[in-house]
Amino acid sequence: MSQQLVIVSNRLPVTIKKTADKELIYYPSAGGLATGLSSLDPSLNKIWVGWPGQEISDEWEQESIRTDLAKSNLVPVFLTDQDIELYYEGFSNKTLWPHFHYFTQYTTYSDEYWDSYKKANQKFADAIIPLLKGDELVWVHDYQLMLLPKMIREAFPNISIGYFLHIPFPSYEIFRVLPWREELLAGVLGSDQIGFHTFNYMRHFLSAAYRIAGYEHNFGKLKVDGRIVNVDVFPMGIDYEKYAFPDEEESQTDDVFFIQRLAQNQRLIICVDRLDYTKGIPQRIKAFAQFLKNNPQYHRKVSLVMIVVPSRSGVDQYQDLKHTVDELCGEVNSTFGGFDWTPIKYLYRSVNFRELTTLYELADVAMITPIRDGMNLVAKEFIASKERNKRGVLILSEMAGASNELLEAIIINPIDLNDMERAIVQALEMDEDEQERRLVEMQKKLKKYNVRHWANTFMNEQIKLINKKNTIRTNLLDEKEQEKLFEAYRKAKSRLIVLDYDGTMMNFHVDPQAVTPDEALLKMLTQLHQEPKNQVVISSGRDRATLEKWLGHIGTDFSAEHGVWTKRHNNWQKALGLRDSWKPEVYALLENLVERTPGSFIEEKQYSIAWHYRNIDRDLGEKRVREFKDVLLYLTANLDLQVLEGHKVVEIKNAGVNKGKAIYNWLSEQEYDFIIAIGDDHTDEDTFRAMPSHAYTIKVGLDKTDARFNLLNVEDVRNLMQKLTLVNNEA
Ligand code: GDG
Repeated sequence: MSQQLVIVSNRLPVTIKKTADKELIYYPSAGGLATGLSSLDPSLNKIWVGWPGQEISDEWEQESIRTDLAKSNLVPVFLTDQDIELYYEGFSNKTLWPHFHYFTQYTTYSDEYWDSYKKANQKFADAIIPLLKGDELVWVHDYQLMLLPKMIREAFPNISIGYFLHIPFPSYEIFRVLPWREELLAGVLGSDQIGFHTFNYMRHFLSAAYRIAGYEHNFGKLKVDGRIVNVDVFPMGIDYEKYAFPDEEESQTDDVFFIQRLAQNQRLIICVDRLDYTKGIPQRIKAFAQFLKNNPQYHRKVSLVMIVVPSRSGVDQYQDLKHTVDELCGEVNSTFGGFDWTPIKYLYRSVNFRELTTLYELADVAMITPIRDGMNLVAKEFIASKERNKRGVLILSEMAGASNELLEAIIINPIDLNDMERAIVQALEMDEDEQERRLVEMQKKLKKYNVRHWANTFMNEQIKLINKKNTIRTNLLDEKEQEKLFEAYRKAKSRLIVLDYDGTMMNFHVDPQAVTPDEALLKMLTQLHQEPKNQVVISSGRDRATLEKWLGHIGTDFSAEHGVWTKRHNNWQKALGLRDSWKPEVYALLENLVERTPGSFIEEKQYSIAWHYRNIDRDLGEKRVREFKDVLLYLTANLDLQVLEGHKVVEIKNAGVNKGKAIYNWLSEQEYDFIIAIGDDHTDEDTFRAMPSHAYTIKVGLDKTDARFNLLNVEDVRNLMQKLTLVNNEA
């Protein structure tokens, strides 16, 4: 059976309009996304879920729309006018849109908007969940639906979810300001794969995930609740052929003719934007005015054709912007223009496809100068439209995602009027060979990395993740394997149970002294220990005093300080050949490290010293570890020490002592016909390697390991321990 893909976006690729006599009309809106998705592997069975762009409250009407849309594999989510006002125009467009584009002065902080955003995301979830079985691929789009991945994940823990953000992800310093930052992050992190247009957006997201939610990444991979989340860059392309070879017959209008006539006696600079403060429209007009002022030789020879598409006109800032743009255009035209020449041809409306491609094709220069823009497809479409005549220059803002790919454009800073003025002159004076050379380079890239490539790459990576997930699952100590383990446990006459403490039986905490064992753990350990066939060993990096204090009363054996001390037959023994004369020298070094790194601290044990940096920024911690290791390398060579890097801790101790060596004390004493060893840290790998092949060695987490099995987290370990105590009772 073919794989099902469920695409979810705020808007469906069709819009419904209701006429005055209540007739429903469907307009297809074939955006880039629809084209890209239509080219996905045909064996994928696609459905698309989204809002059809009109409030429909009548249930009969809803049903008839549902039936109509189902024929095209579309599923409507019906939003009320209030949802549109508070969720879409409110939280999406007055909170997330300005904030993510660094216009924080326009961010509206409203709990009412937020509540509605949550409710609307839930409406999408409620519409999608009944369509799912759990084995589908789900692909959620954009900033309106940041909470949706988590909502779907809660209903289907193993389903494959992708998420793509079409707008910038802001720097952590900006993102952190949002009062709802945790929930927004957690929502998106419900996905298996998260895609951005550029590396910078990805980098900002990873930084926010770490600083706000504590998730560390490894080459863009995060571990969230035992799942791997892949964060990556997928720059969106365009339907190249559509713009390179547009359908000439399509909607020929008078305006097409006017544009053609205008281009005969003018050099045209064009721009096409939605009216939005992110697009840098006033700055562009000002730069054009400055160009006209300083370059009178271009008067009457150059015009700026500005297509400004009306948008979000109910919002104050957009109305203000409209006034500003109107005024600026009027000012430029009255200052420089005359009866024979209007420097700025300003159209406040959308144009049809034919008009758009005619403009692209005939323009000498395109000025795409947003203050911030996720990608900007207009820039790419302009370049594609030059496929046939190879004439034209692109001036592109460095703040548009597209500037990472269109390196042959004249890249400008959209706030710097002088820079833009220089760019206009450079563009108008660029010789034809140079224009062609640059265009061809950019066209090559756009042809290859088109929208089909984008959609296919995203999907293929998501499918790869499913395959990877399945391999990991094969190593999981799942219920079937656990049954075998219990069976072996039942049959065994002598059992060795080796348990790490932190990160295995107890979750980490910023303060290591706060990780005292809880009642439930003490009870389980006591039950396991009191079973006569069992030998329980708690094998930890902690010092023996702490272990004694917290767990000593139970009576289990211990291996402390990563094998420096062992407690067997109620007797603590030190590993042979240990020295501590090196400690003052290393301690001084670490003290210096702490002075320069507030928040880090030293833990001194009898034969080792540890430097903990769990409370500080990971990057700073790692930088310090690197510096410190250089000095220490010198020391360790002379002092026969070893450096163990644990989870945000570096430990220095005598060489030749580790948890694995320590465990031989028990292994060599008697034969065990059942052995289980569980640990999360790479210091536990020594234990796993020391074990005979029949032992159940279990790594907590999904990192690379020599253990035979994985469990996902502390909760899973404790569940397993709990079950072992029950087997105890049966025996
Ligand atoms: C987001 C991000 C990111 C515009 N006016 C007319 C018209 N258009 C077409 C263009 C282009 C599309 O609309 C606009 O694409 P953008 O990329 O500029 O921006 P958005 O789609 O608003 O928004 C953006 C994008 O998502 C994709 O991820 O690039 O950064 O903000 O295709 O040609 N088309 C016609 N008449 C118009 O008047 N026919």
